[in-house]
Amino acid sequence: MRESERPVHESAILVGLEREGVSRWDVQDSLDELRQLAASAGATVADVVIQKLDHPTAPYYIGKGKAEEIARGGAGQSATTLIFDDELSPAQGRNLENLTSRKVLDRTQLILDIFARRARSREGRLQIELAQLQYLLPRLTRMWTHLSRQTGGIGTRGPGETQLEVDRRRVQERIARLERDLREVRKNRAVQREGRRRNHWPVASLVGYTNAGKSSLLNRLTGAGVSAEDRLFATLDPTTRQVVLPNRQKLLLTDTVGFIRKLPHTLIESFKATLEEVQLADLLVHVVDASHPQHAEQMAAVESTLKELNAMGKQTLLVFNKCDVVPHPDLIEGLLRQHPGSVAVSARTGEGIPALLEEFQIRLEAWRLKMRLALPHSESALLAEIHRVGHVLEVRYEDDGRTLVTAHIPPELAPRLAAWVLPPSEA
Ligand SMILES: Nc1nc2c(ncn2[C@@H]2O[C@H](COP(=O)(O)OP(=O)(O)OP(=O)(O)O)[C@@H](O)[C@H]2O)c(=O)[nH]1
Ligand SMILES: [Mg+2]
Repeated sequence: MRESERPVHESAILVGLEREGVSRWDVQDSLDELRQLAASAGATVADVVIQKLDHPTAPYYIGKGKAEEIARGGAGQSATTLIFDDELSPAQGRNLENLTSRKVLDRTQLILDIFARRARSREGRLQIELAQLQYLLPRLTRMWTHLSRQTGGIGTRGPGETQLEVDRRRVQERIARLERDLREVRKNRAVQREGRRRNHWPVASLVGYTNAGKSSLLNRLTGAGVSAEDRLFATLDPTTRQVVLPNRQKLLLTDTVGFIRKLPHTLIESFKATLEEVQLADLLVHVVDASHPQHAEQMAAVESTLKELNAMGKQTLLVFNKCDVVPHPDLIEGLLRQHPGSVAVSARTGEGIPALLEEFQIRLEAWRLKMRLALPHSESALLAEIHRVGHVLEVRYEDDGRTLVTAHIPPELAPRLAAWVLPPSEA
């Protein structure tokens, strides 16, 4: 076992809010997932506390009475740590630590911690450190009160505001440094990607909830040998492999980091480069664990993350995975009926894979629609859309202000481009 993966063995109380408009059922699901996250981070769960409250309170997130109750002890008396199911504000974290004399973590920190343990590549490590520092920066004062408690006593002066300022500057400098290093690493990735684009092969990106079976599917389709494990966030670094379809058409398939409900914003921000693979894909392959009781909520979470990545509206192929272990075959039938054009597979047994390959062929057939366009200046939004949902092969800026674009266009977009198609004499 690597040093960084050695379990920490902390005992934790999980805390969640049952808010207005959120059912107890949803809170329970979210806390079940938090329990899994805690386990991945090496903590055992001593107790779970749910409070019914319309809104989180500004000072404690939960109500003051509830916070005091936890401070007094109870079922989870032995617990050393409190883990909250939402991101806490710096003030909430500080107040809760002071009141309960326990270590206070939130869902964001837990996810960041797991990412930090899993990161292997240089880019992955840089990105996660950046996300952690960005989380830390507004919370530095709290870390300092922590320290002064440990070292404080008669005659020892707590670290003053000046020391805090020094530290804040150091963190900011480190952030700037990481951003610089990341830009360098990303240049290399851009070169690789450019090489792939020149081949004019369509690129598909596997997206989906963590643990849905994306890496297993990549392995099944390409023999990639990517690590697939029954734990959250097994994959952090993207892997791209070539798939040759039965009609001999080639396709590049990329596997990348999975999504989760309440994925921390700092994480999305700092992993944007890795997730660029998703933004630039010609086709999204949304892998769903059909055997999971919350697959519908997981699908919704993936969609909202895609929106945040500005990757909505892309051609998407829905793949219902793990069909070997769904409780009822009816379930799969219902899902396929509900989502026309979707496919059910098992990455484990290989069931449904021929149908998936066929669906790839059908989807890519449309990609043979190659258009040459001359866009006027005023259509820059349309050009951006072509970049987002199409596959641009060539762009040329003419002296007369027009932009000449050669691109594979998804069929849905074609009608809106009809007015700008280049006449054959110019093509
Ligand atoms: N029964 C069954 N299990 C599967 C199937 N596909 C994947 N699994 C299991 O599900 C777990 C997660 O699979 P991964 O391929 O690592 O999932 P992932 O989507 O890449 O997960 P992250 O990298 O964490 O986002 C592993 O234990 C796999 O063995 C399947 O079709 N059937
Ligand atoms: Mg994976």
